[in-house]
Amino acid sequence: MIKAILATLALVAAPLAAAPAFAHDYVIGELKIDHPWARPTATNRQPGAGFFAIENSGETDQRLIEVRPEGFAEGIEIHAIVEEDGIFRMRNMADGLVIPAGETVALEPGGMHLMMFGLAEPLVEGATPSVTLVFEDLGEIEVALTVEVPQMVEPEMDHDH
Ligand SMILES: [Cu+2]
Repeated sequence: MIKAILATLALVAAPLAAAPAFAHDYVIGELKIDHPWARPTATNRQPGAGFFAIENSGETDQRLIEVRPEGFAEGIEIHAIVEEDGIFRMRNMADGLVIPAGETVALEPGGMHLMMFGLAEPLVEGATPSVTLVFEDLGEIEVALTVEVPQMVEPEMDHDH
């Protein structure tokens, strides 16, 4: 357990080892959504995990209140990782994700992520499933997640839901 925790901490602290294979970004208002991607899944019964960074260059805090899958999954939650009694668990961020003015919020392996439930098919490398991000003040934007293999070794996380 200690080993797993240390590995997770190292993961959170470590920068990504390599640049993404295919960088792409989207702009809505003063927000830039940088390189949305998802990890491949072996089957459609395991949940998918998606990641991106959102940069807020405006002077107003923004809130991501919903992420909708476009056909490829039944539902998506925004998860944070919290520690309870030495065990790391995932928690649904029911109030959404705030991107403070002038800051960048990153969803990345070992930290916050999109969890995509009820996949119609496994996520295979090279696929580009779309999700719609819904912001409280700015409205909606559809972005494509590129399915790709992460460029670093990661510890297995406990996906017990
Ligand atoms: Cu999760």
